[in-house]
Amino acid sequence: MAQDAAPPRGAPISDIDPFTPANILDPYPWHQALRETGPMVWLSRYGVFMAPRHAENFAIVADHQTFCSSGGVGYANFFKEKPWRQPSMLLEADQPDHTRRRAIVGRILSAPNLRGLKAGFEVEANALIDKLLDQGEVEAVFEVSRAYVLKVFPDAVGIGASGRDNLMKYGAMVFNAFGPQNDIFHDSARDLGEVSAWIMEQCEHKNLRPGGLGDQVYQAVPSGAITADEALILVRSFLSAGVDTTVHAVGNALWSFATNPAEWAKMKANPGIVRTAFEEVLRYESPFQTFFRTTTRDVEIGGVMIPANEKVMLSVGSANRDPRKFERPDAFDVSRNLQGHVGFGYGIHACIGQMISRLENEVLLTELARRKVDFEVCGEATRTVHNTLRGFSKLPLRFTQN
Ligand code: OVV
Repeated sequence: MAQDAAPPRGAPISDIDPFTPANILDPYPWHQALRETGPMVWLSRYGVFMAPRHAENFAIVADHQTFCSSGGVGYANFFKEKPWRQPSMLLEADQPDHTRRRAIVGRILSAPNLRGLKAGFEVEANALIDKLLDQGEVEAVFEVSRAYVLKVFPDAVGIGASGRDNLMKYGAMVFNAFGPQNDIFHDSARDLGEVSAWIMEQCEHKNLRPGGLGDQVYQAVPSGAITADEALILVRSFLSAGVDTTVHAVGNALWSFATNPAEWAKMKANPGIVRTAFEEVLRYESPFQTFFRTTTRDVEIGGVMIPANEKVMLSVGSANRDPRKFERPDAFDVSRNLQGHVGFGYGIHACIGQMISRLENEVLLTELARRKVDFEVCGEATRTVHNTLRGFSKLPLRFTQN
């Protein structure tokens, strides 16, 4: 399992395994232990350095030339082993190809270009809220997070209405594949062939609704900015990155507010603060917990020397709870200063879908707050055992209106 990196001389070492089910379910104690161990800690189980503190996480993503993405942003090193799927044209690419493609997709996912989606999201959110108030008690992962995201996001991309559960299965594979090839990954990859084929079919231009976000990618082909082959894989990025992340974010938002009613009271009193409150959800319960970079040269960081061509692990979850950066980091506080949180990453690879993710979450939370809806946990909540994403697989909630 361990990569063939030389053992470090004089570097802080830990035998903590971030990818056991128990550690996945309860990451904050070992995050803290690793932050105390040092700025860069050698994980002996995997043969990689990990950055547990905010400062090094930030420095690494800011230096995309030294810490590149074309070697993959999971544990697998694409320079040494074959990727499990064709690499992403955005996430798993470097300049200048990445920059050229990102300019196209970035414009499509920019706030002005998404403005037209808001009214439709509000209609869906309100129809859902009516139903929730009617039902009272619901399992919110299926009946809120998935129901809402699997409706509004694929509609915006412009894919058909049937088979959307494949998006959840594909997301599970894509994000579990960023971790080691453990049982968690293998379990999620069981229907790989079938699900991948379904996804690739949805990405074809003829299957995308004219005017939708997917079709807009293909509209950049005639100018020569991107090729049709690139367009296909760029649309795949929407379907890879845009569903599971947001589903987890919605669940984490509901849980964070359900368990911190004083913070929800602030939202009901002033729905205008939803925008910053959602950023606090991303800091407090970061859906995208970990990713990796690959070194392009020998580099010194946090007092350790890392040779070229080695993976470096970044912990968004730990960086976002680093007391060196955030006061009382374990408190959910929608009024705090959130500057520098890395829930959407930072630098040239910062989340390109962050505006649509915000739109989806803000619309739902705003409508709940505006309608003075309350929700509380009414049964046992179960977290997802997942190599990369943090969130819930079951979240029983009771919705009431006061
Ligand atoms: C951020 C992210 C996660 C997973 C897949 C992709 C991106 C992609 O571009 O395919």
